[in-house]
Amino acid sequence: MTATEPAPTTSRALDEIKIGGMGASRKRVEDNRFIRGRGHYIDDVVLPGMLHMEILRSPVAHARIVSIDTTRAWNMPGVRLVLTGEMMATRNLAWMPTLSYDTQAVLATDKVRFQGQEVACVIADDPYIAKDACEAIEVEYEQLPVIVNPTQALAPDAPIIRDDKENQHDNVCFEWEVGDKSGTDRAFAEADHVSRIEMHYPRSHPSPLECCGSVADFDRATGKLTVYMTTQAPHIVRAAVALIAELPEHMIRIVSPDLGGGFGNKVPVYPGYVMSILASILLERPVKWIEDRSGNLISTGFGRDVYLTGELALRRDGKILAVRMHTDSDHGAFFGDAQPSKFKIGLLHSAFACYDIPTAHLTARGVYTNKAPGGVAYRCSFRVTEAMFFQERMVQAAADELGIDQAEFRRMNFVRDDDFPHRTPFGFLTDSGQYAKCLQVGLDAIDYEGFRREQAEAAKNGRLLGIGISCMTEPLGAGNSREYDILGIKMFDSAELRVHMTGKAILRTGAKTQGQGHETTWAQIVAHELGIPAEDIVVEEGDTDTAPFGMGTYASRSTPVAGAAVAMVSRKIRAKARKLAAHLLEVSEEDVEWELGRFYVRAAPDRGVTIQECAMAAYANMPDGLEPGLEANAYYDPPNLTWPFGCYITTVEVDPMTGVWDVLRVVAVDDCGVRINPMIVEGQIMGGLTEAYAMASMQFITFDADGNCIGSNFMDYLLPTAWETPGYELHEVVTPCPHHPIGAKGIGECATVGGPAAFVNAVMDALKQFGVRNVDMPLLPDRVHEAITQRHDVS
Ligand code: MCN
Ligand code: CUN
Repeated sequence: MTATEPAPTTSRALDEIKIGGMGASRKRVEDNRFIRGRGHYIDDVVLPGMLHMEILRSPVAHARIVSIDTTRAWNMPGVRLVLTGEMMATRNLAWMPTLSYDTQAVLATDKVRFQGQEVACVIADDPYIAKDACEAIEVEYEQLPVIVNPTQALAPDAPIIRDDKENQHDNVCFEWEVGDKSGTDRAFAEADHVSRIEMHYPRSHPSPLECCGSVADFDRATGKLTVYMTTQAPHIVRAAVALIAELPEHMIRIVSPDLGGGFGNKVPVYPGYVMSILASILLERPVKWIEDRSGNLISTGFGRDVYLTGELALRRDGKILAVRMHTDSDHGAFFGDAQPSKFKIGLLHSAFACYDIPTAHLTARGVYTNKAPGGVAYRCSFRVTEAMFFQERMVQAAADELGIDQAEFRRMNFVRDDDFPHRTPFGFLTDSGQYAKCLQVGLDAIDYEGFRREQAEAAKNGRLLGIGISCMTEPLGAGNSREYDILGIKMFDSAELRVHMTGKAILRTGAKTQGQGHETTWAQIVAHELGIPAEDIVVEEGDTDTAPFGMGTYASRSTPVAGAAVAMVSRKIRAKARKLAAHLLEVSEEDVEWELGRFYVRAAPDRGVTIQECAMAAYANMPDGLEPGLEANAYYDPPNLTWPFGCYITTVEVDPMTGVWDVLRVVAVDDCGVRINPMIVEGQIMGGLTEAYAMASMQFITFDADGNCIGSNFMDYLLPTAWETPGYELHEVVTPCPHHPIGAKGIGECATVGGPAAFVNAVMDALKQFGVRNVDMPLLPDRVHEAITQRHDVS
């Protein structure tokens, strides 16, 4: 039970854990079909008469297209359609709008702007013919100078990548600032010490197990377009298709089936989706497109690729007086992220939210380069991942420069428990937190003092041990609608609940699970609110014809927003069930009390009816004047974001001879408020820590000087297996969210956001004696070895 629910007053109240309510570590119901191979993913969609599409991608990063000859492809038996940019242009479809108010080529017309860009596509009777026909297309390219980083992009003589855009005279795609510049300048002028650090958060890729794909099915007879596709946000796609294809929404059905992971990779609208739709409309046949792994790695939404210059103004005793940050982010050839319209660099300015800092200023510049578009993905909460990484690296460097203990420096700068609501230095409003307690739980768990002694002892034998701390609070759950929108569509979410006459129920929401377990946890919220056993509630998401309008799943917004709507819709049902109970019990509504699963007469607790009996009455025995049925929907617009927080501490040993580092221990303390399903929450944290470890140790996508993507396959882009993955020790602090109906906060991204700095800080702690302050991720052995032997930072 949570504080929001009255305690049961008779012995007949149901045991919440037994019915799979809140707090139950219920096994994930979806896994029943997943582990039996009965999941229904995009490639499982097979429709009668279905054709197959394959994409021809550019082998070069920047080139003018001189000519495309499709004759040989057209002549191959089994080929139904060959599309080029020129043909798309005749229908005004060669370019499409992105979710960040930019434009992106669907198929290249004038130029190709990154390696892997879509140049042509073939639709054929089977995927093999389509692939062979793609290889038969002859494209003549005239190569252009290539830009692969912001320094090159901003050089005065740099070629202009987006010469398709009027008024674009350089490679800057946005410049944005937030905070108080003059106040910050003043604080810096008065500081005892200024700590300055530069670093790069490299490009990484979410690489979900399942790549992207779609099956488009246009029916000329009914005029209806059905698209099965890998999307985390089906309703946003429906809105985009309605605008691009100029079809009315009721003639568009977007279905997102089981997804084999999303991790933000399945938020953008990709050219492949658009081309399969156009091909289906032209051919009047279903058209399937299934992306391969290289296509996914080189052309779809990546994460990060941000360069930071960060400064802290400090008082001698360790008080942080001000923060100054400048970032240059590499967005590739098109500004294609999905992020709230108002914030050009996502929520990067959520940095330093857990610290009490008087003033701050951030400038952010985004640039175009000859790389795939993206930047907002991979458990980032709209770039909060970068924010917290930079924050905790800056904090470590500053503490070391002042000679103050890492834990003590953080403790003295934290926002205090009684200091909420708190306005962060960049303007967010946080509403709750216990940061010092969270840190203390972590320090106790890892035995901080003991480790420091062990470290000093080991140093006598030339062994390098290090400990890294990372603390953060992050904003999860966009919206509220006042501040958060995508392309002007406000960010709220929804739930619809239908209770059938036997008390079984179906719940639908506007979110879309990709592996997070919504089918399990949403039923637990309903069980908590209504006392209907979770196993009697089926959860459905992802079909725009049946689900209520919602903004989908990313930024860990499902629990904060859709999950809140689930609680609210259940409460509407309970209010109506109360009327039915009063009718059945022949008393007035005011005389009816609720306990889990049952209404009873206050004066005679033995006289009661179950929620199931109320459900039957809604169809078979309703009072005069009461609308039949037991269904409701709720739209929820949260008053604020939720602010989960965490503390991650790792210990490592670095081999000075090789630069190889081993993780000794990882302690994670997370506070996501009330936990609906503790086991699922722990799974989310472990997954997040594994991604954090991957980014810190091995994962990055880089490019050579010609713009060739290094990392287009799993030989070059590494995913940690169970073998490399360290063990995790998980702890919790619980601070219920003050405004969420069940006190829950998001958790889906926390450990990925907070984790990387803990690993890097630990290695930097071990390397401190060499005067090394920074090695850019990933901390590959050769980089660490260079830092040790050359005694300098490595970027
Ligand atoms: N939960 C809970 N109690 C809480 C908070 C959450 O039991 N107090 C449960 C939720 O009910 C849900 C899960 O934990 O089942 C994650 O909830 P939430 O934090 O609301 O995050 P979302 O469901 O919105 O998931 C999005 C988030 C993001 S943005 C990325 S990226 C990511 C992540 O989730 N992608 C994932 N975790 C992933 N996990 C899997 N398996 N696959 C992905 O693609
Ligand atoms: Cu930024 S990855 Mo998740 O928000 O879908």
